[in-house]
Amino acid sequence: MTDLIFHHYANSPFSEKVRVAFGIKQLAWKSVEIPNMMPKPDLMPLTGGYRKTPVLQIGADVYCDTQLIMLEIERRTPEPHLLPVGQEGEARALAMWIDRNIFWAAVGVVMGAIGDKLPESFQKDRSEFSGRSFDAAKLKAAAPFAREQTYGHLVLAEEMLRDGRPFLLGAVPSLADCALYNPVWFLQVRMGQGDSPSPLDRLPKLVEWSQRMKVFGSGNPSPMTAVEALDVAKAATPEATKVDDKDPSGLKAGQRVSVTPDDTGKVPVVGELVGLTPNRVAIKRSDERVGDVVVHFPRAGFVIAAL
Ligand SMILES: N[C@@H](CCC(=O)N[C@@H](CS)C(=O)NCC(=O)O)C(=O)O
Repeated sequence: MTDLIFHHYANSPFSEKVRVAFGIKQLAWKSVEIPNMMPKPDLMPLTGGYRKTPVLQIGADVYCDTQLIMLEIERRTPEPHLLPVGQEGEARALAMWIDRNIFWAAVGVVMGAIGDKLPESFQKDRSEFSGRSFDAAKLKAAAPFAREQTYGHLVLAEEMLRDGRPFLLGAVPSLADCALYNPVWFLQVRMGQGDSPSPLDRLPKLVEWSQRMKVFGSGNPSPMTAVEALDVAKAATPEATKVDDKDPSGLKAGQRVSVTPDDTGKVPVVGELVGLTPNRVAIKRSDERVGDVVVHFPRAGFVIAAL
């Protein structure tokens, strides 16, 4: 079973990072719409607790975090390359800078503008998710600072485009462009009709670039229900993975471990270590609804603890 089953919701910016990659690669994929806050009862049997959006499922393999989701899509469909040959590290490092810095600054801008209009249940969920109380009045007061921070980072991308190149690393789009499209798209779709200033108002090259990115679309999605996705996992067998027995962590195959994001949504996922490389960690777990599944995470940004 090789269908790409993408668990996401329409206005999730990290999902848009992946959807635009589906567009660049012109991929067909199954679209499972998940809730934008907890509870997510049909996702938990697959992830074992990981609650962030999006998640990519391929059979009984579950890939968490867009850092790894993009690597997996690239591994399965290398062309057109999102990791330009010879510049793989640059593309991935730019994506990390964007995900960890620009995204959160842009969230500050958007929440400063619309935070007070969001339902209380969402505000409560995001307080739990981030570990910081979601206070709409404070977010509004901090919006000018968030705007300047967002601008201060985005202007670096604007400078990269100033020599006339169409994409961040040159003539063709890469992982870095998909990553940057996440916060830029988020600002564009959520910042209303000019009621609050946007950092993009002062970044014309970036706005032109975003129009080029938009043209790629999202590939070819077809809807799938959450129940169908769970049935796919139940009927499939996870792919084989390997544990590097010389990994400096000292972790060994078969050990019981937990894997937890180090930033937000810090819910540990527990299982048996079945995969470990410099880039990835994979754990096997079982759930009544899906049988055996392997959940894969990137190493950067995740804490692995032996239990
Ligand atoms: N590092 C994660 C970040 C994902 C993330 O923060 N996603 C947001 C939505 S765009 C989220 O999970 N929000 C809470 C939720 O959807 O429940 C990744 O690259 O996938």
